[in-house]
Amino acid sequence: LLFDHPTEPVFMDKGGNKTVFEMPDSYMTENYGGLCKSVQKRISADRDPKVFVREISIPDLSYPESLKRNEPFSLFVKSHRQKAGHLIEVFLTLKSVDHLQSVAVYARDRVHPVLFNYALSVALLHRKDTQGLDLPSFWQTFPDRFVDSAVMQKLREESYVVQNIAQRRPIVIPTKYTASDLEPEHRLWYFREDMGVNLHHWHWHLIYPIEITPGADRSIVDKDRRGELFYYMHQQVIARYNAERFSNHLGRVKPFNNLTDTIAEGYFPKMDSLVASRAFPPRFDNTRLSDVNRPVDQLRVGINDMNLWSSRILEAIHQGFVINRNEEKIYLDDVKGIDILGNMIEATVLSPNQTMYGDIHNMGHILIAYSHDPTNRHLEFPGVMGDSSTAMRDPIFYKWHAYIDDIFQEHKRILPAYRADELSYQDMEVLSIKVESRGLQNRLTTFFKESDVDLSRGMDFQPRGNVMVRLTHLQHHPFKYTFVVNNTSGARRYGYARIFMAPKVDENGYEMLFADQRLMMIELDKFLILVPPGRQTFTRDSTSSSVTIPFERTFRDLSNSSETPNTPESQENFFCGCGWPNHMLVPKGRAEGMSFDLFIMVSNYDNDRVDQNGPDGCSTAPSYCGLRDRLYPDRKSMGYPFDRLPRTNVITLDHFLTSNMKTAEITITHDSTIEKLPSLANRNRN
Ligand code: CUO
Repeated sequence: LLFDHPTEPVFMDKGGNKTVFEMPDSYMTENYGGLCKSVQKRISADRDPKVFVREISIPDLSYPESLKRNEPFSLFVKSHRQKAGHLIEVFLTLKSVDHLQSVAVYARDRVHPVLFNYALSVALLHRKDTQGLDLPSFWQTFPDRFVDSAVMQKLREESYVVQNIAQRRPIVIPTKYTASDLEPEHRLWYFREDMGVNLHHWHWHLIYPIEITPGADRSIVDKDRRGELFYYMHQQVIARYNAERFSNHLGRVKPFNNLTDTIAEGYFPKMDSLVASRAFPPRFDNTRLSDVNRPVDQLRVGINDMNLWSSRILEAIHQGFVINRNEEKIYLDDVKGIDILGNMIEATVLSPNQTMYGDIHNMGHILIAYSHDPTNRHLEFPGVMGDSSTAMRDPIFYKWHAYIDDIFQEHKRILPAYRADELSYQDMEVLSIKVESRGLQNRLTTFFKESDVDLSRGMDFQPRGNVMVRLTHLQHHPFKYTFVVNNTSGARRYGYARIFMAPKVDENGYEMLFADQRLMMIELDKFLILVPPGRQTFTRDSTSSSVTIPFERTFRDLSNSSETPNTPESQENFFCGCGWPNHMLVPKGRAEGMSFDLFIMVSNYDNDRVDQNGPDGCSTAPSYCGLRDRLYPDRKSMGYPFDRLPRTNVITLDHFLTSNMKTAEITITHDSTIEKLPSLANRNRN
């Protein structure tokens, strides 16, 4: 309940029969101490829960409260992260759930609504005594960050005019509302503006916070290989985006590696922030970055700072070591090097030396997000690049992260290539792989599909009850991998099956060279197999992917779902929203078909296994999200075996293959028929 309707104040019942309802600025600070016995949330009468709150002395929250409630909140701004970090620390160290609840009720109407949501979410995800508790998805609480502001207005109108909830119509989100076909980048609208893609990104940054109060327990930041996962998850986003670009007859994304260049691509989000009551500012075509100096946000960063940091980072990569704060050398070896660089570049509190290597990734977001008003002359708020829930809508996100990825790849380039004998699995051969979908072999089909989702939990100050939007998203028909493995060892052996896919030809129609294609390899799945002696056929459903979460989970609404079983297992399964949306598992094909190389490798699990006890962690999409409270479930480098330059003489993918690998050519065809939901245009409102 504390997440719902984030800018509405909670009701307070003072223990007698007097109920107080006043606006948040004035009512609770004075009234809480000694008086507040229970809190009742303003929701529909048929649910009417009361939440009793323990009377405690409230910790000092003046620091997080110093961010005004109607200002923007951005995780890319250090002072905002620090304020959130303070509140997270308060939430984490409270001695019981009751105490947490009291402070959360107190904080809810005082601190910035998004900061509150973020801090409470991080705390609930990391406190031992709140494991298994469900969080509403971020789109439910802040739908304004995901849909056109015109749709928000229509939703209000619908809920106000149509009192009978059953008769409310879903409001259709137009499929092409942010630009016209004159803008080539707009062909990627379905990827950049996909709600599931943006939610994945928000959730990833939620479970991998980068800031914690000095002296506090660092474990919520210091997670196994989190720096490496920052590199890998974002690398995969670029690989996926490039496949979509090819599908739309666009060249691969060009890294934004010269900050004095103009940004050709403008972006006009057409969204209003409900919290700030302002529009997300646009960025015009051919904008040039300027130094940002906004004392109000304690933000000061210049293009020169960025260039200096990138030179130092590249120097460290080429020297093979970084210098930490104690002036000690830390070597960037082939195991931990990428993790150190990830934390240094992102940059998290785990950076070995922020004074030296700076805050390049976050400040890139900031320079771009404030490019329209770098000195606060016009008192404007940041653009969509300033927030992890909206950044992926903007074409510059991909150019910026392509540049960040290039820095990581510079490190990967100087590592020794995997030798053929390292890649092989003795006595294990993969004989074939194919995919099958609706009776067709090696042919997949994508299409657009309509789905309805309920946004009512985030619609403040309006009548209650479901209000639906109808969104259009990419989808594919489910498919199944079938592969045959021949185990000649005479004994049962474990293997790790690693499945990837990449476009077969480049944007010019030439067969891709391995050096390029490896960077475009999209991870589709990774799973353990037990191979008995002899030939064995394995099958695996696309819906089981280690990369994705199902559509229902991306868009779940447990409060309204009668299908959610209430078992510990189901709570575990539903706990985390992190995971690439399954409806975006494969890239959109072309009407005439688009060729991809499907790749499988079965590696020796004895070399890959990570021994750890306990139940599987929160995520069922560990490839991009890891596992909660556990080690990353693969000892190999993320992206293995494509994360390094190939051995000599490998020109194309075929040359790269060892006997435990196999490829197949598959075709993805896009069916232009949209799978529509029944029209409700003729509904009788009476
Ligand atoms: Cu996920 Cu730049 O890190 O957005």
